[in-house]
Amino acid sequence: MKKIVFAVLTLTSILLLPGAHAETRRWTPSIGRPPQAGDEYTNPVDGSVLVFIPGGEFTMGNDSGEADEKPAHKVKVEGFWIGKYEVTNKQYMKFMESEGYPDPAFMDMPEFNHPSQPVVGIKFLHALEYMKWCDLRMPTEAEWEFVASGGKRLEYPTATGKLDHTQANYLGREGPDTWMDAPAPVGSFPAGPFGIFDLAGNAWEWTSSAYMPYPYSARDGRENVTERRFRVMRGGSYHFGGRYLRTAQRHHFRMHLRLDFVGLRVAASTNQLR
Ligand SMILES: [Ca+2]
Repeated sequence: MKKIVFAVLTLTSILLLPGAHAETRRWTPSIGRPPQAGDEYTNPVDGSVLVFIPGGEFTMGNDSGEADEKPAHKVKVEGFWIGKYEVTNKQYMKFMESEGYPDPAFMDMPEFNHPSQPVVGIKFLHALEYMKWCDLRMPTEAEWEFVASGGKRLEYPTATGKLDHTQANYLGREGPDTWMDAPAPVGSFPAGPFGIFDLAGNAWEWTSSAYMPYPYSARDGRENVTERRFRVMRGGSYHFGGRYLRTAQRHHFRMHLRLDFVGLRVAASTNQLR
């Protein structure tokens, strides 16, 4: 009996390993066809794995949510790439070594500096420099929510669309989520919509969008990343309650703040990968 349990647990562990999907299709610009849904691309500079998300129209916001989530409205996004995982300390260290960039806040603390944990303590301006270094960008708030809603208006961006401590890292005290004081290594919980990990919880993620009222428009100045504005973060984090992990929930911070629960995720436009 013990052997059977061990075998099942081992198989489960293998199936849950990040990137253990048998059907993964690698895409490179030289492949000779446009990217398709689910294609994966590995950025040669920072090693980020990006997944292609076909564009479409979706309902952004939530009329039953908080005031800044209203009104729910239709937004169209073009096809784009998004990071399969949050950017890790290991990746950020490479950026620091390459560019002579200073350490993120908290990098000297053992609970925050494991190579496979998401980097935290990143200013928005640091995130911009990171993206410039690796020829990528942050997702817009609309792109982030498009992925998080999974095309089905999921309430939470988890594998099930529901939230519990088997699905995400948020104020965890038991079971798979005991990470109340620090982010878990990326990919520690089941993949969410489109096979993307840790959209719900773990590290909060900077988006490129300024915090402005809805309806969202990429052409009204909110995507001018050099302008000094509050910037939107999405997804909640290890140190916050479940309501912050909702798909439509918007949070915002000043661009120069370095907080131990804020990290980043990469994205790219279709014509950006060469
Ligand atoms: Ca996250």
